[in-house]
Amino acid sequence: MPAEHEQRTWGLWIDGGWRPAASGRTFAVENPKDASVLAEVAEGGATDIDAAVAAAQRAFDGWSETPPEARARVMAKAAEILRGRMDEFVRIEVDQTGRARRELAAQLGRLPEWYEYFGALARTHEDTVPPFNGPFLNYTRRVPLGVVGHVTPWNHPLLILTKKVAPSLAAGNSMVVKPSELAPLTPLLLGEVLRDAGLPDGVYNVVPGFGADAGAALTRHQGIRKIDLTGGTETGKTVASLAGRNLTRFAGELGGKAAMVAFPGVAPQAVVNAALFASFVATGQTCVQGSRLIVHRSIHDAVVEELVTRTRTLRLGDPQDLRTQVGPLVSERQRAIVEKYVRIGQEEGATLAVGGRRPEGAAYERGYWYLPTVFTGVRNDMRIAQEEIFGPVVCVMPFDDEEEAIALANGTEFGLAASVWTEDVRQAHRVAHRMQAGIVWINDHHRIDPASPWGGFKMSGIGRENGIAAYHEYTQIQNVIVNLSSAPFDWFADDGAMKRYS
Ligand code: TXE
Repeated sequence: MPAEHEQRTWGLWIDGGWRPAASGRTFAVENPKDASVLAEVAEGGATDIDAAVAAAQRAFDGWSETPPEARARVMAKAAEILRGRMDEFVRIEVDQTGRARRELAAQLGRLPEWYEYFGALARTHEDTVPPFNGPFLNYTRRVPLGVVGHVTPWNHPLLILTKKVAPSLAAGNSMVVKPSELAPLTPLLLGEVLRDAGLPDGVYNVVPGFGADAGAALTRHQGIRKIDLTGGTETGKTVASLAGRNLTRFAGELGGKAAMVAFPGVAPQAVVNAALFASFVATGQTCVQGSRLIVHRSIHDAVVEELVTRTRTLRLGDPQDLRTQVGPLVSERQRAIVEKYVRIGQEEGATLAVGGRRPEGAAYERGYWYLPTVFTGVRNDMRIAQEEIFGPVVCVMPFDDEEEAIALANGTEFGLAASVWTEDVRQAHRVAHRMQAGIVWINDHHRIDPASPWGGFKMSGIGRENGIAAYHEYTQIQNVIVNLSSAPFDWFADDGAMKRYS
């Protein structure tokens, strides 16, 4: 049988298999490079969410009681199968996001490691045995939460999902995923990988559909123990408040406005190498995008000159072509947001140094193309420096001393990531420690690993992905106290004192 995506109509993935939506409706997924329809996908709604949650509830007991080493074996097998199907996953991920193949081949190539890392964590994590006075053994167990819900975006569809799925599985949870309506294909296809790895039916379910419908139904569902969202900050507030009504746990990896801070002594070329990547990878559509380049005045002009020149040379083109460096934006809506902010930046008095328009040429007429854009002369109180644009736009700002650089970097409501560029090791750590950001890179940007905690301060979110922190966040603690004494259980002592609680 041809793979589902070759048939161009994809179902929901529930209880270990494909099925249509209860409503029978489908929606179109586009290829952003030319706005052609890539696939029709079943449009899930509240009824389908109910079915998926019920399947996950049925599967929970079996999976949560599966010993950690057996869970780890399934996860290792999933990693192996994913490696074997990598070309297919990369091709589909490129088609549905428009992101350059060179980026996604590198990104998806690492995802099997998440299953291996979290599988190993499930095997090795120990129950703690804190000291306790008297003849007692006191220990804690980490037990899974139950059925968890993942609401995921379109910019890194499989990476972001993997960051949530791997620790959920390792800890013994079952799950329902509501992927982005713009890029649901690889999350759906992952169902086949996990099934073939031996994951019991119903542990992993995917209901594609729209945020206000399937997403809200999942968020409100009383059978869900935790909702983990990656999306915009406004969506985060809505989802967190809906979840709060049921006291459902919430984790959110939300918006960002990451600063790259470059101190004197760093070669302008090194700053520009990094900025081209940090600002334009994923066509700027990432939550840790280096959207504010804060550069010491002594190197500012040299950095700007080289940045502008090299931004002009970035190769746009067919995202499936390995030579392509920058693909289109994901949707007409996302391009309209970028165009709006470029207008705002000009009205605010920033200087448009390069880009600021759509590329010309037949290849770019359809699809959601936009040129990499650099604004100089930006003040931190401008909207382009404060609000998440989520596109290929970088704002360059000069500074004179370390205090000013720190104030500029921290001067936003967001706090996801920052990078510090310096040759001075003391300055590197001193400044890193003062960054109000959950992730700080020194002489690097946007490096990610399954072992490194990932998440935001301030309005960038709640909770952590990756690392032991993520594993813990998919568990709840059960405390077990064992009375080792064989003395009679006496509630009242002879002298009448109440001793039981002492
Ligand atoms: O994201 P949404 P959108 C930011 C970025 C972007 C903006 C809007 O600034 O311009 O958000 O992008 C689901 N109940 N980020 O509209 O809406 C939705 O269906 C339940 C940053 O694409 O936040 C999708 O699955 N679910 C971000 C997911 O939430 C709801 C990545 C994210 O979509 C819902 C993406 C609701 N009421 C955008 N409304 C990052 N942190 O990387 C929406 N959804």
